[in-house]
Amino acid sequence: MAQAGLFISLEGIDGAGKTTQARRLARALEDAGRDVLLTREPGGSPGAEDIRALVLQGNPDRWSPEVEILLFTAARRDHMDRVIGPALASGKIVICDRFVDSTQMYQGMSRGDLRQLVNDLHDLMIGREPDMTILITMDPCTGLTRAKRRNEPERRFEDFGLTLQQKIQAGYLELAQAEPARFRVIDGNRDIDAVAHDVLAVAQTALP
Ligand code: T5A
Repeated sequence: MAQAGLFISLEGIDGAGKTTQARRLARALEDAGRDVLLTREPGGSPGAEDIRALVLQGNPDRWSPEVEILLFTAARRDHMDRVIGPALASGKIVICDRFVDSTQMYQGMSRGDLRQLVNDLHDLMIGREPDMTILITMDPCTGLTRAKRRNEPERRFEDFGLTLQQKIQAGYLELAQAEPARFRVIDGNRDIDAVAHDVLAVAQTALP
């Protein structure tokens, strides 16, 4: 697959402000004349959006972590094949609200350690990392309160509770330390404009 564009993912715990910041970043880059595709996971293509409903709705114990890994990876493959890959090949800047690091954290760490399985399946079926991953850190209590304010049925992972959010926040920071060339860490515990300023500044360092 040709990879002429730039692939940026945003990561963080539930309610960290990723969606808000992904939108702000996309708008700022478009205003600067860049060709941008804003997308999200799970979802981003019609087939992957169907899988999103399967994985995000219902009881927390609806799926085993192994089945979740397969479902999230299947959704990601469709998203890559139909949306992200073609956009990168045509030179676009792709901004993706969550990508494989979310699977590493939520499926790889929530119920035992399955991180190697996530990696192996990713290598086999996806084989592409973002060029830059912006990790927005957030106080887990604040993040969970914000996420729970959403009156939506998509709350399976919020329903795992605060302990999981704390574990995932720590896991993300470990990932960022292990891959400093790809990750940029931004403190999300500030007002939206201050966070957006820093997100744009780090993204600009990666622009072609
Ligand atoms: N998941 C996902 C997996 O388990 N495995 C995977 O492989 C993938 C890809 C849904 C769930 O799926 C799981 C993880 C998730 O639990 P999602 O749709 O991205 O993924 O869900 P959330 O992360 O829960 O999305 P949220 O919308 O709750 O969080 P965001 O995007 O981090 O936060 P955002 O921007 O929507 O903001 C939430 C609220 O806070 C306000 C916003 O206005 C909004 O009301 N806000 C701020 N308020 C004050 N100050 C700031 N700086 C603020 N920033 C935002």
